Parts: sequence; structure tokens; C-alpha cells
Amino acid sequence: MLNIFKPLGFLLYCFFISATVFAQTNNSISLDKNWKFQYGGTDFAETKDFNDQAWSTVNVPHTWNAKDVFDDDLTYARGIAWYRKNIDISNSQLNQKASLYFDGVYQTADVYVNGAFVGCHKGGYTAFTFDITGFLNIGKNTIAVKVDNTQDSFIPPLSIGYASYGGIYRPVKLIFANEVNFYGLYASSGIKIKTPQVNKQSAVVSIDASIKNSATQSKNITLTHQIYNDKNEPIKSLTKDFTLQSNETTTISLNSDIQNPNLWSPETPTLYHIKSNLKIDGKEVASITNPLGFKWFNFSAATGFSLNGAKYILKGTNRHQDMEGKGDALSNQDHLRDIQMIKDMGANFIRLAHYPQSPRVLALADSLGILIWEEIPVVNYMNPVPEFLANAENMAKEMINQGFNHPSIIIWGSMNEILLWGKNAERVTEHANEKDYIKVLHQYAISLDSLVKVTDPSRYSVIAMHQSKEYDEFKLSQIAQISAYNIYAGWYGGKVTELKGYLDERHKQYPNQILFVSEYGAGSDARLNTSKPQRLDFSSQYTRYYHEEYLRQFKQMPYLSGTAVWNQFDFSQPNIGGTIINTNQKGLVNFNRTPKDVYYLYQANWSTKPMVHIASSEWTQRAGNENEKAEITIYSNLKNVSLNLNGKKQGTKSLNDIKKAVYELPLKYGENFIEAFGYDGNNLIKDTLIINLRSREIDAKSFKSIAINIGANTQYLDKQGQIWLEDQAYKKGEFGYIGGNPITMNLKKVIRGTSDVPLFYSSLEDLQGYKIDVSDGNYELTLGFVEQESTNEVDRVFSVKANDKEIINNLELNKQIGEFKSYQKTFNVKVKNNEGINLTFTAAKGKTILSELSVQKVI
Ligand code: GCB
Repeated sequence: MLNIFKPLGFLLYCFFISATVFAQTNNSISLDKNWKFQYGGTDFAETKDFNDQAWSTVNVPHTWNAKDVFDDDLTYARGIAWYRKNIDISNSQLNQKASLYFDGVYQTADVYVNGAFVGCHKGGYTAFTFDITGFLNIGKNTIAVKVDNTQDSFIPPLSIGYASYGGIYRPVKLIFANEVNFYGLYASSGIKIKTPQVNKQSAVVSIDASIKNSATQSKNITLTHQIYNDKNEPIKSLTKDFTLQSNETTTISLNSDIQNPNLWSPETPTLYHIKSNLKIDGKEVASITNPLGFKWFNFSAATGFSLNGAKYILKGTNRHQDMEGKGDALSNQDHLRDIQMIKDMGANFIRLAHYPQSPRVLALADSLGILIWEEIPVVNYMNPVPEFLANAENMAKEMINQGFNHPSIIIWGSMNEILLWGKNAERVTEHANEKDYIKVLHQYAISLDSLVKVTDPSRYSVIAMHQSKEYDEFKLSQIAQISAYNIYAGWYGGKVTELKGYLDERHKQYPNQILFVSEYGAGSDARLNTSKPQRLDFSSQYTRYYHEEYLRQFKQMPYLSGTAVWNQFDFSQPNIGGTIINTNQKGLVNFNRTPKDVYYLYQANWSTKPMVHIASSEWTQRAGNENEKAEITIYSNLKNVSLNLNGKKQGTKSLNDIKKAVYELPLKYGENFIEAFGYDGNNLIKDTLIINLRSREIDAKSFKSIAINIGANTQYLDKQGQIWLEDQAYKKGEFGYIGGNPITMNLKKVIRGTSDVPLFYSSLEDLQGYKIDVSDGNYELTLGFVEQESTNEVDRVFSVKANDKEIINNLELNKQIGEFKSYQKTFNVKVKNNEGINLTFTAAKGKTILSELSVQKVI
């Protein structure tokens, strides 16, 4: 509402003030607690006397979308919300320069102090700060922030595969400073630290300090940089005296040599730091501390990456910033846990995809030792208009200026899979024909990449692409210094083993291109398990196979400069299909941060900390046959592992090229106690697992119920502990289908109306019958269905008979239930003459279909 009063030149004004305020000083007050919050646009909510009593009270980090992103109605709250907070200001504070500093607000923030508009910031992933000196009074002051997470076609990202959680989701500070202070552009610290020369014997540190005198008189100032080593001992001091006129800004560059620097690497994250301060008449008026790390690195198209003079394998992963229950409003402890988990897995590299993440993450990467690729959120397509480019450029400048001093960062990214939506993007058809769009896109790609290179020539630039020839055709694949590819061979299509062939071919064709695998991954669901894994089945077992084969192939490509798993953690992806609602399931770790088996595969291959893990650890409740051999897989970084099953020795095995040992063992019904162990020197390292096996045969005497995951090769364990058996062609004495083809739901379609999504993800189509060999008696039969195709693409009408009695008559799922919506119905069936339950499916139009079947004996 208030926006209508804004002057026409508002946008320019918005950029100007968000870019030019103070650096952080010691005197900062956290504003994280006790904000009044309301979702929805409200008139006059910026005014000081507005009554917000009825609003809820929240602390930041906060988002209003932590839960509704996972609703299956396919919408979540995207709109305007208000945050308000009162603060008390003292007389002495009023005499200082004051600024508000936001670590991140999604996506547009209009900030008001005591009813006055102090600035707006666009873009949800970078920090910003506003000068509020002169807007404060002694006593009570009101800060009001209007936050908007509506899709905005001028602000990257446009079409995205992750949630746009709205909110002030990172910390907020109020900073008081002297009128003489460090002066950072783009909410940076005002200090830029470079290490233009580093080797084992010596290094050069160069420090640019920007300083502003906002006072009305000139000032004589002393600038000092005190360099401390990793033991917190002062090792060098650089000082300069100078005079600044009123309202003058200057940049002072000072250099220092450091002899025998302790080098920074992921294995030895030796962190020095620099305390910079300003003094007037011997009194300190500003001070700030920045990290310092000494390393040198290089990417080569022929030999990959090197760090501190030696070839270095980048073992990487991607990270999204959200988690179960919290959305993207993570605490510092959450960030620590995440980065520590990645470190413990043995990774030494993270791509912060697809946007700049919390400053805390960068600080953790510096101190724990992880190399970083950070990127701006230009994803899938662009709006080919200057305002979009300007916003993207502003984000890139904020990201680089804010991250500049972190020794962990080695790569800046400017876009991801920008041709994915090329032809379909609404902006393409609205504003330009495809050819013109590509021309603009090419120009914008060059602009963004050049901006990245010019703003920070000490790191490498990258563009991430999907496997499409169009990047070559449209001359996009060679713009950035590193050409990164997102490769999903063996998941969305093709075979896992095609990875190497694809990259070898590229390397041959473009020998000067530095190649990086920026994404690869397969989805899984802990509740789905199988002894016969298949592509797209979401079983842990297929995901293991996928990652094992990728790891194996990576080792055979010496030119490859680095790799990053998609993704470390499951994350929100509104409107994505699969077996967990609105969730991208390709994480090595579940959304609630429990590791999946594949996490341990990487740990075995990458970490030196001794470990043993028994895989299929989430498949503890199994149905099978007692005499069948079960595959028990061990991941370990020890030389040998031994295994005991139910107290009996099963032998010792060495680990193969991908640190895996496989045992084939017959399990007994009931509990099976498995113990895998090995030695690191004299230290016993072990893992245990209890597998509970029950029979999948139908025993006439004891039969109570059976549940079948129709059309699936996986067993599904539901919340009640019921095992839904994998489907099979009919076997006498058991159960199974007669005719039909197993199918899975299109990965772009969300299955609605059920808490058992996995049951409806796979179905059997075109079946003629289904038979369950239960003995005579009364039963409850439940059938579940879901339409797989969009309403206008399918015409499917069918009927079902149970033992010759019609139970479903001309069911038309699209019309009667709705597309992609689950439908369940229960029937009573009487079984006589040892005929079992015989279902007959007949189609009047299209093909018959069935997704779920369970039978319960009525006693
Ligand atoms: C990609 C995208 C990423 C998706 C991922 C997937 O290539 O860059 O944002 O989440 O694929 O899982 O499909």
C-alpha cells in the first residue's frame, strides 16, 4: 500500500542506499528476538503507533513457509508479510552513526524506521545494510520491515526447483559506529584482503581499507592492521597516518611479507586473522577483524585441480540451506551441524547451490577446512530485460564483496542450467522470439561472467550446464573459466555407466575446457527397499548402485577438476514428483539430517577416520524367504572387515576399489544379529544391525493380512509398521498379477490426497487380473488407484470384479477423483471352494490400472 507514495526514481534510490553504508564494528546489537509478525498486507503497518498487539511474536531467523511448502495442494504462502520491533535508544547512541544490517531476507525488504522509509533491498540471499542515522529518537523507536516473497520476474531466481521461503530468515543487527569508520560497498566490511603471492617460503598480503569521514570537520586518523598467526600471536603490524576531509572517502593499500606461512588447506585449515582499527588522537574509533588464509591453487584442463603446488582431488557436494521443520530459517548451530556432517563425510568441497548462503557457512568453511563454490541464483532461464540483469549483477557484486576475504572460496558461479527452460519460459514468448532471446541471453551470460572475473580476478568463474548440445551451439559452454556439467545419466534416463563416455568425449573435443561435474544424484526414500534395484524406484539400493558407479568412473578421469554430489541433504522442491511430497530426495542425508547409506559410501571412500557401516541399514523390517540369500554390503575404509551373523563367523574380506565388501547370507525368520568389524591398529571399529525377517508366503492357518505395493519392485514400510510387499507375477500359493505392465508416476507430478505416497508412485497398468491365494473365509479387500496422466491426455474407464461379483463399475479416475489424486476403497469379499481372491479387471476405455492392494481377514 505504501509503495504508491514512493517517488518514481525509487528503484535507483533503492540500489544506491543499499550499497553504501558502514562496515561492521564492535558495537553491534542483535535484533533477533521479539519481532511482531503478521502475514498479509496491512495498511500503515510502518507507522510508529500502529497497533500490533494481536500479531504473533517471533524470533529471527524466521520464515512463514516452514510447513506449508509441504502441503499437497501445490501452493504455499507467497505474498507480503510485516515484521515490527521496538528498540530503546539512549542519548549516547543517538550521537553515533547507526545502521541496520540484515544477513538475508527473502525476497524483497522495505525497511522503515519510525514510519520513515530507509531503504529497500531486492534479492533473498545476500546481506544488506541501511544507514539510519538521523531516523532515531531517544527512547522508543520502531523498526518495520515489509517482506515480500511473491515471484518477481525481475529478480533472480525465476523458475526454481526449491522453495521460496519468505521471511527475515537470517540474523539482524543494529550497529553503532563513529563518524569515522571503515566503509564497505555492498554491505561488505570495507577491508579487502588479497594474497597475490604465496609459496611455502613466503607470502605477500595486501590489504585495501576503505575509510569514510562522515563528520563535518576533517580528521587526522591512524589506520593499523595487526596480523595474527594461527596461534593468535601478533606477527606483523602495518600502520598509516592520514587526514580525511569532511565527507571524504579514501582507500588505503598496505602490503606485508610473511615468511614461512603456514598454508591453508582443507586438511590444515590454518587461519590467520587481521584486526584493523582506526584511531583518532590515540583513541580507537573503529575496529574490525577479517580471516586470512595462505594458499595457492590452479585449475588445468589437462590435469584438474591443484592446491599449494600438488594435484588435489576435489571431493565435493552441493548444499541447499533448508531442513525439516525450519525451512531455511536455520540457526548457527544448524549450520555448524550441516558443515560438520559434510566434513565428517570426508568431503573437501561444497558448491553452495544455487545461491549465496549464510555468512556463518563461509566462516565455518574457513575454520573447518572446506573449499567453496558460491553462486548467484540465475537458474533455468532469464528475463531478457535490463532490469533483470541489473538485479543479477547487483547480487553478484554483493556476493563477491561480502565473501571476498574468506580463504575457503575458490569459485564464483553466475548461472545454472540457463537453457533448461529456454523454449518454454514465459518471458521468451512474451518479449522476444527464441533467436532474440538467445542473443540477449548470450550477452547477459558474458556480462555476468565478466563482472565476476573483474570483481575478483583471484578466483575462477564457472557456469553450470545440463547435458545439452545447445550450450555449444549458442556459445555458452566456453564463456566461464570452468565448464561444469550436471549429469544425471542413470536417473532421469540412460545408464550410470554413460558418465565417463560423455566426459571423455567432451575432453577430446574441447581439450582446453576445464571440466567439472557440478551435480549428479539419484532419489531415495528410506521406506523403500529392494533386492532388485531399478532406475527411478527410489530405493536406497539403487541410489547406492548409482553413487558407487559414479565414484568408480571419477577415478578414471584424471582431467576432471572436481565433482559435487546433488545433494548433501534432501530439500524442498514444490511441485516435484517422487515418493515424499514436494521434496527432492537426492540427498545423501534425509531432510531431518539422518544420514542415508550413501553418506557412508562417501565416508568410506573419502574420510580417513576409521569407519565400518552395514548398508541397507534402514531395511530392518523385511519380508522374504528363509532359504534365500540376502546381500549384506559393508562400506569401510579399513583394510579388511569381518562379519558375524547371529554369532557365527562369516569370514574376513578385503574392501574393493570403492571400499565395499559383499556377503551373501541366508537370514532366518525373526531377528538376525549382524556384526561387521575391523581393526585400525589395535582399535576395534564396528557396526551392528538387526534385521527382522518375516515370511512372505501366505500361511492358510495363521493368515491375518497381506499388503502389496502394486507395480513396484520395492517393499514399503508404512508408519504403522506394515510391510507392503514388492509385486510379482502370480505364483501359486502366494499372490500376483495376471497381465499388466509396471509403471511409475511422471517425476513432475505430485501425488495428492495420501500419506502413503510411495504406494501410489508405482502402479500396474493394463492388468487383466490379480490373484491372492487365501483360504476360505471372509475378507476385507482394499484397492488403491491414482490417475497417472493429465485429464486431457487420458481416457480411462474400467471395472473390477472380485470372485465374479462386480465391486467397481466404470471407474473414471480423472472425472470422478481428479488427476494424480489417490483413491482408496474397501470391499467385503467371501472366499469359498478354495478359489482364493480372484480380481478381474476390464477396461471399457483405455487401460486398467491398480496401485495398492491389501487384504485383511475378518474374524
Ligand atoms: C538440476 C538442477 C537442480 C535440481 C536437480 C534435480 O540439474 O540444477 O536444481 O534440483 O537437477 O534434482 O533434478
